[in-house]
Amino acid sequence: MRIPPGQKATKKFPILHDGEVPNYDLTKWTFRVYGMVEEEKVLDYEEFMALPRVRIVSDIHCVTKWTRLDNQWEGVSSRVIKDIVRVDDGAKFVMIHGFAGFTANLSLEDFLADDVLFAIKHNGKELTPEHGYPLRLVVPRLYFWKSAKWAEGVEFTREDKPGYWEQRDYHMRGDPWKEERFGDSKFQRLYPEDT
Ligand SMILES: Nc1nc2c(c(=O)[nH]1)N[C@H]1C(S)=C(S)[C@@H](COP(=O)(O)O)O[C@H]1N2
Ligand SMILES: [Mo]
Repeated sequence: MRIPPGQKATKKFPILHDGEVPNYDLTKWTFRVYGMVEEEKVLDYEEFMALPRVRIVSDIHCVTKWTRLDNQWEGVSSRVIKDIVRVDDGAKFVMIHGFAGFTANLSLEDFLADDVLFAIKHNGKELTPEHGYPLRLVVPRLYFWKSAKWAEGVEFTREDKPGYWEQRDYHMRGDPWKEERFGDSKFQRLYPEDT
């Protein structure tokens, strides 16, 4: 069974985010790997694009209840990013940083799962600006809000701090198979219409 509880498959690829779609000047674009590391590293666009790539086919599960099966992503494995620096033993979580201060928190274990990558292409084509060009995270085993678009860095941390959506009542982990949709708030949440 590939459709988690409460989800409905769609062939569409809805666009969902808060805020503006960035219009990057790639000559100024950087990706920063920092936090609990021996020495932080900042890669420019050319350096990032020269990293070894993988292709992974995975499913998207959005907390707004759509699932999109069989997406082919091409990009750089989270493990390659981790190996760019020397991570301290005490680091147990990461914060993904995106354009305009967007953040998404993950355990180090979820971040380093073998199907997690920083995607450059979707189904063979460069990402569109709305879907995260030039770089987005893809974390297939968690709800799609963790898959930060316009990714600009990874921060290794000791503690788990809530990211952008997690501060807005989404679950700290977000496992779709356990329906970890919302946090501990007592308020009943209403879903947007299914797409
Ligand atoms: N930078 C950024 N990334 C983001 C978001 C956002 O608001 N800002 N929203 C998340 C949410 S809630 C979802 S469902 C997915 C949607 O990705 P898509 O527009 O490519 O379908 O992006 C995630 N990544
Ligand atoms: Mo979402």
